[in-house]
Amino acid sequence: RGNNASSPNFVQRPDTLRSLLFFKNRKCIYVVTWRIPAYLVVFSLYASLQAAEQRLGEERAACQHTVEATTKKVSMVFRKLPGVSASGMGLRLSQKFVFLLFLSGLVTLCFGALFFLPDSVRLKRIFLSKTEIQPVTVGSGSENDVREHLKRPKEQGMTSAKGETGTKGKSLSRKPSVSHEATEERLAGGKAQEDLTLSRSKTESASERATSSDRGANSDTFSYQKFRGCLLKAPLGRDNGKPGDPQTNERREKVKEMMKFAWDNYKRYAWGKNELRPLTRNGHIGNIGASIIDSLDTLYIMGLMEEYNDAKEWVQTNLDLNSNGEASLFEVNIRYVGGLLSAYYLTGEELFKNKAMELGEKLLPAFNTPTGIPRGVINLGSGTIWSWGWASAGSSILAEFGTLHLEFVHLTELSNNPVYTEKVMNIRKLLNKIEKPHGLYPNFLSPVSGNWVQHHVSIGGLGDSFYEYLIKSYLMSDKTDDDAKRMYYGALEAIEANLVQKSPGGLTYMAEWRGGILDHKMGHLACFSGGMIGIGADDGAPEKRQHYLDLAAEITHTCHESYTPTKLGPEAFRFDGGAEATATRLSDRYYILRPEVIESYMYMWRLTHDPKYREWGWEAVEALEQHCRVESGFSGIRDVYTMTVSHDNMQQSFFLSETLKYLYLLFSDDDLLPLEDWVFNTEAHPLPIIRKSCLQDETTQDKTVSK
Ligand code: DMJ
Repeated sequence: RGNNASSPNFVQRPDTLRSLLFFKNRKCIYVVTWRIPAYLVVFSLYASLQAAEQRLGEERAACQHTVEATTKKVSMVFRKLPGVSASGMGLRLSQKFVFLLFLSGLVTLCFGALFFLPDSVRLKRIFLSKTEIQPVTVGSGSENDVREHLKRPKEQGMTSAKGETGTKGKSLSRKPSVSHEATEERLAGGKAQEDLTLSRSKTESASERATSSDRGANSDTFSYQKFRGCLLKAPLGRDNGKPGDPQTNERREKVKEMMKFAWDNYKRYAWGKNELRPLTRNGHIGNIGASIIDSLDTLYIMGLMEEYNDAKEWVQTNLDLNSNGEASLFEVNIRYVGGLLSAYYLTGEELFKNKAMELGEKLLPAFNTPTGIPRGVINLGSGTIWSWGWASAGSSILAEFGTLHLEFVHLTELSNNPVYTEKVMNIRKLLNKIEKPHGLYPNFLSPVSGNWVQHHVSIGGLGDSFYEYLIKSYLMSDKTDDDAKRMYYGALEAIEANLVQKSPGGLTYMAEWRGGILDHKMGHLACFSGGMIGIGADDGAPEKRQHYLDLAAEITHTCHESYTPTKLGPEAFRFDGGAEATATRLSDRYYILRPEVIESYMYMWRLTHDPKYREWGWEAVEALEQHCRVESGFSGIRDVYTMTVSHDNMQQSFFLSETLKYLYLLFSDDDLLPLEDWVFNTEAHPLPIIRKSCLQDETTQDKTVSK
């Protein structure tokens, strides 16, 4: 999760792949925003100088007489002084002055422009020494961290003070003054930093010593057959999850048709691009086929095999992971690593495993910070990392660095390389160590000091999937990861004590917390929490189990209430000033095909089999058909409160990976991807529960592969 479309930084950090993708037009932006205006300023300065010189010429002629007479007089006086020449005091002085003025203006402009230019490769070359732009060596520990520790305060200072994006190059290109905030941050974080450095150097792990060629990766040790033997049930169920009841089956078929329609249009108009723009019938930025990777498992479980094979072939021949692009660590992890891992576990195709591991390795430099808390953005080619410009004081985002655990543990499983697990365990160790206000986890953490940067807590954007990954880590470990369990229930307790509210109308909701003050707003993103609390109910303290299930149902109910009158829900809804689950701001009224409410319906259906969840899901299908289906795909809408909708022209990749998959599962039997065997990552990519003892047992045989 982590993407918060309702944040004021929506444009810079939208939920779509705009954040994930590769701003190759950066140079163009630089030309438009800086170089052209700079040329214009120089040109107009030059033009006004020309005009001034012309005027000067005229005045000069008029004054010539007077000046000549004066000069004569001055010369006569000067001649009387020994050793003094009168020539330097001639008529050209004004011209020289103007010329000098022009030159100094030009120089100032050039330097000014250079200093305030956005990042570009050229600037990096100018300002970064070779070692600084080289990809950092992989490892959770010391050497690089120390280097980063020494140099980051400057960078941090710049980002803190200006509140701007620091690409590494950009930040370092600025004047290296250590700002007040940076110093403070270092001081404040001194202890945490020390502790972490100590603890990491103690464990100087296998990863630290590993090089990229012998990083311990030995994929041969993972046996797909054995993995299948450790599943309790066949992944696709007895009959691919086909429900016995004809009406439900019809509904399921409808969802499958929607998937095919969305896919066919993507294929026709935006193949290889990240997302389809269904109104303009073209692709949305980026050529790394996000919709393809995100769709692989959905196509497979729906039995759309021709489409799945096209997708697989594209991965084989076109997925280019060597791109020098800049990417969000979080988005690449949940969509690409998650999507490829799922595809591998479902199909056994080595191709997907190899691509996932290749990509995983490319993400490792993101952890190369003093604390091991990764920065949000990484250049996959060079390994350069930096923080989001909009993130407070160069901080990392809870929902981003907290949403890596499931995928990284699986990367270790497949590669037999501990480095991935070490990276995410290190994050957890830090989170355990630092003080939490009222037991809550704020959304922004400094990767330099390891301290919270501000006290904003949210179960929606910026915080959400951190909590989700705690309980799912526990479940995915076959309920052996007690640390994750303790953290999850501890966090849930704090959430209940501080954030969970009841509206005057009786609706239960999760407010946001800003340094102790409640903002009575709930984001659409936060609606995943119904499902999350539901799947965690059974493992809570015995006296709390029913309570958690009730809480999950209440939240899901509240989110359903927000779906009106188009039967689609706004980006955020409020419970103040008389509002009850209603978006009171125009800017919160949009719906971008998000899955969270439907996700909770799916889990609540599996947990309770209350038919209302299938009915609510069907309402959503009808609403999607009525308001979001356009001639060439599905589109988000700008206002869920208007029946004559206006479309946003985006078919998000998560619509294919999540929204349609959860709907399909909702109308399927529970044995399609049974929860006893699978957890879904935050992009709805199913990952298998790891049954260590079974996997290590020599005698384990595949019982299900014939399916
Ligand atoms: C998805 O990319 C993921 O679910 C993420 O965790 C949150 N946002 C979108 C869907 O809304």
